[in-house]
Amino acid sequence: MKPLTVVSNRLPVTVGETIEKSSGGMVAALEGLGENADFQWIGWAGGAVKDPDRKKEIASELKERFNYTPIFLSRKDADDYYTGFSNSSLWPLLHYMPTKARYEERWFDAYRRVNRLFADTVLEKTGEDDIVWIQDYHLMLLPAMLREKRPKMTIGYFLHTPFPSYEIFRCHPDREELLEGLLGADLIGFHTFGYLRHFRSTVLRLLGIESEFNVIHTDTHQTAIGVFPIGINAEKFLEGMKTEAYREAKNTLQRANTGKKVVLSVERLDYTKGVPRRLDAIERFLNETGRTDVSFIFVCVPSRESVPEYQELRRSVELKVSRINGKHSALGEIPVHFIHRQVAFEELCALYCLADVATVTPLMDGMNLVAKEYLLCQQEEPGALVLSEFAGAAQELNNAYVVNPYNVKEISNALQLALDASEKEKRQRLEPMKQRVAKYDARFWAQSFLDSLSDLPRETPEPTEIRPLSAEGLHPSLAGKNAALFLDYDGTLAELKKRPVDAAPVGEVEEILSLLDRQEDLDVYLVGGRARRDMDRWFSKYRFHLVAEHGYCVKEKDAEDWVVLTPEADLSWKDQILDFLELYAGMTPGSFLEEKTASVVWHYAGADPEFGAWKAQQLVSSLQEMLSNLPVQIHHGKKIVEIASVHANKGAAVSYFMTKYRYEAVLCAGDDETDEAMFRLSDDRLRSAKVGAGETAAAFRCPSPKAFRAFLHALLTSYSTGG
Ligand code: GDG
Repeated sequence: MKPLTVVSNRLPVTVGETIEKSSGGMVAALEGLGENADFQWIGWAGGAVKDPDRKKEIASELKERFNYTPIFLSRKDADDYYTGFSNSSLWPLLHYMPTKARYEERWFDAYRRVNRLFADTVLEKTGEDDIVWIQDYHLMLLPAMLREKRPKMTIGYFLHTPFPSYEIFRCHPDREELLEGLLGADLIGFHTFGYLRHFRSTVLRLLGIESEFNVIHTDTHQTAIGVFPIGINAEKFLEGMKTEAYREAKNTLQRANTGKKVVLSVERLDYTKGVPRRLDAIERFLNETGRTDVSFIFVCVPSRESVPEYQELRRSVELKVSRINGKHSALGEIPVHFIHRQVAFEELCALYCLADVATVTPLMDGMNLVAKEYLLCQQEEPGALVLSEFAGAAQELNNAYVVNPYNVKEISNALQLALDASEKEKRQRLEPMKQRVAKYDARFWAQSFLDSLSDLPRETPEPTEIRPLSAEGLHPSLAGKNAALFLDYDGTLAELKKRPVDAAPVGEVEEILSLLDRQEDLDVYLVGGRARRDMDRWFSKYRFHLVAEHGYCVKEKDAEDWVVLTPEADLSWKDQILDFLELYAGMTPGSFLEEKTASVVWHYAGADPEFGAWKAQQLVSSLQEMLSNLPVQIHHGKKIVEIASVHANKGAAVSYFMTKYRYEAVLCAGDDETDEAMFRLSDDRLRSAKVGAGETAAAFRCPSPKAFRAFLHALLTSYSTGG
């Protein structure tokens, strides 16, 4: 196995007078991967250590004992990056709570700065061949920062929270940069398919990048996405339940709750966990049933207490607990036991084991490990789990009493059902879930993520018969001959734009056109799908031959006027379809019609991407029926549907000029279906190149317009130097 580096916000240690290792699921999962694995961990040591000597001491102890590398943050960076951006801005949004999210520009500056600090440390501590696995929402920019410096590095990223729907994520002021940061990874893992689906649609809507089933192609590389539901450290709980401390805790608990049924809640005191509504449900349950035989134990671990929303939550929870206890307590009897601190691990195991019911009702939760831990610890009497449908865990644990956590009545009813269920029913529900939790544990999770990461194809496999386009390769077949280039414009020489008017030649595109213009010994044809007026407006200043409307009409370089190559073409069908197409344009906001002489185009790049694609499918199938006997071809291209005369054909135009000027060598290049007519010409003098991905009849391929321009640049330079 290649060396593995895990990077997370916090190292799994507590640094105080001494250094204690924490023992969460991640640690166990990763350490269990193999004794011999070359494994290191990079993360914040926590707090703000100022003294340089103390920093050195901590770093060397962490290195020696665990092979961990600490990152030290200043108080200000910790405040802005961690408390601010991560926990007050991202966390609420990722959990569908935009009204709790706050934004400060300086928080994002700190987030960027700290992600950069992590990147520098990772680059220093790893080699080209290492696998880097980044954890969670604190480090969303890190994948792209690493990719920029090490294009070939293997980078995995796992998001422990939900990924919300586009409608929520779009609220974030820095949304594009965050997504672009994530897309630096080779593999992004989510707990559920729902989160993955939201991520894909957000990338499509915010960055305009389409994804295949499980791969997102960016200009530079591809990012796979996958579902890896995290599991628990099962072994640790089973071991914990064998200890003396556990037995003692269990005895104490049993004595304190004799004759009672115990209902347990365990969580960090976080507004995503649904504690206030759960308390409302308990109040309702007590009001309705008047039961005095139930003890509700809340273990609420203090969390993020410097964030105002958490302080407010604490006040509201304390208020509710005292109101319920005020009303329903009797001498020696208190219904709600509110423990606002962390309990020891063995005590937690004892609580899990003894509780008759566990209530896990978050309003939103990436996975929720407590639910799984509770199930595993049912090693004696079977207990029952009341579980929120908004926890990622509900996808796997469908034998639980699944509730809507916003519905107080439903939680209260489920509580009654769970408390009164027969032993048989409880066992029937419990066993399959318990087996699942034991089998798909944290180690399984880590192993399956890392296996998927290692198995990713490193390069896009291209069919072997399509060769990469290279200037050195092509130069000999063109040099010294009567040669011509037939070049498509949109998507080939210039990047496709949402609005066709935005693709006017500027910058690099203009430079390459000028370079082409200076080639005395090469004839250059711009072979576009555009109307004559566009071609005239943008290209008449060059000495190019222009071919408009996919070959319907041409204007040679010294000519004054356009000539229609196929004047006999029947265009009467246009009138039949214009009204129909107008209707589609009207029904699809952001789309519009373009009428040319021999074709009509419906452009939908400005429409909602999913709605646009859906309407395009509908349009194409209706047109296929309407136009089946007419001399037209329907071309469903990149964000367009074009209905054109069959006589307008780039291949025919190329043939026409090859015959007319007796070229000895020709290169055709294009990016879409209409260019295939050129590529399909069978003529020994012709070389063909496809720009971009997808099936093609071309002999060569080039990944992008940018790369194609670089190819032309190299080709033309070797031309002018005679090289
Ligand atoms: C994030 C996501 C996702 C709790 N109280 C005590 C204690 N705990 C331990 C539990 C459990 C862990 O804390 C809590 O994990 P959760 O998964 O429930 O929740 P988050 O902390 O919000 O975790 C979550 C998770 O990441 C993993 O991807 O499932 O959705 O939000 O392991 O046992 N441990 C001890 N005493 C306590 O009082 N010893």
